[in-house]
Amino acid sequence: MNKLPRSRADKALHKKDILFAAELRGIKPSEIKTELSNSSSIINRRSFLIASAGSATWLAMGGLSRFAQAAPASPFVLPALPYAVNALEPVITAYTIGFHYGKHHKAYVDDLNKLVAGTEYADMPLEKIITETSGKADKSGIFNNAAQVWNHTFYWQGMKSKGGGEPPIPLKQKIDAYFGSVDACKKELVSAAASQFGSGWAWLILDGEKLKVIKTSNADNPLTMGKKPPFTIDVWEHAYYLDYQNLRSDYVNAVLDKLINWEFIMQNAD
Ligand code: MN3
Repeated sequence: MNKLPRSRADKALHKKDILFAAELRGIKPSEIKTELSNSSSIINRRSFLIASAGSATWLAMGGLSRFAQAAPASPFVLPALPYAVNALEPVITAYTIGFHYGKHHKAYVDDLNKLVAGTEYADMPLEKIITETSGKADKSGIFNNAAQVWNHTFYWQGMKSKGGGEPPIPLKQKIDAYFGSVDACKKELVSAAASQFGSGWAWLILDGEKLKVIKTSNADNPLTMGKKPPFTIDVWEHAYYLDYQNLRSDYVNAVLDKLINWEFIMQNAD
């Protein structure tokens, strides 16, 4: 991984953003400061406990698709990260996630709530807002924010601490059947991610029974094509630039090798 050395000012900012991201997860600022000054590991344990509670709730609700369908309409809420803010380090730093989850993802949720207030979309589930507003020029603001809320919530689930490695056998067999090998599938994902011009997403999608790799621009997602995605990777610059600068493929390769959550993908690949 190529990283620029961090200056003292960068480190201070880094700490500030960890605090900010932790605060979003329900930890009081006074508590965070005390924990950090006492021991840097306490915040990890505290965050881990919160993350574990979030994961349990998530699983109890049956994963993303059922969660999204069952979710109440607005006001939409920023879902908890399924792991601690620093759980994906060193591949994706807490610094990046502090901005990406705590500022970008949160802003999409906040802006969506403002845009749908008092409209016919206020009482719609998120997935229905996406399909109803897709392709309508006068609804692009609502579409972009709704799709970005969905895309990011889904993106976080596709990764985990100490992910990567080999997929479970049933998923491996399915990937082998459509791509020839897991490596070939990963190469297609890297190629889609690298060749997406500007902001967007690379996806593994189910097209009928078949697994395919596609890419989309900006907020667009496979739900608008009536397709279900088992996995996505965010290739907007905000997803990787703080950690990888211009090296988008290095970020994608590292996620696929070290963070990909094959179990989650398998749950969504049937
Ligand atoms: Mn993003």
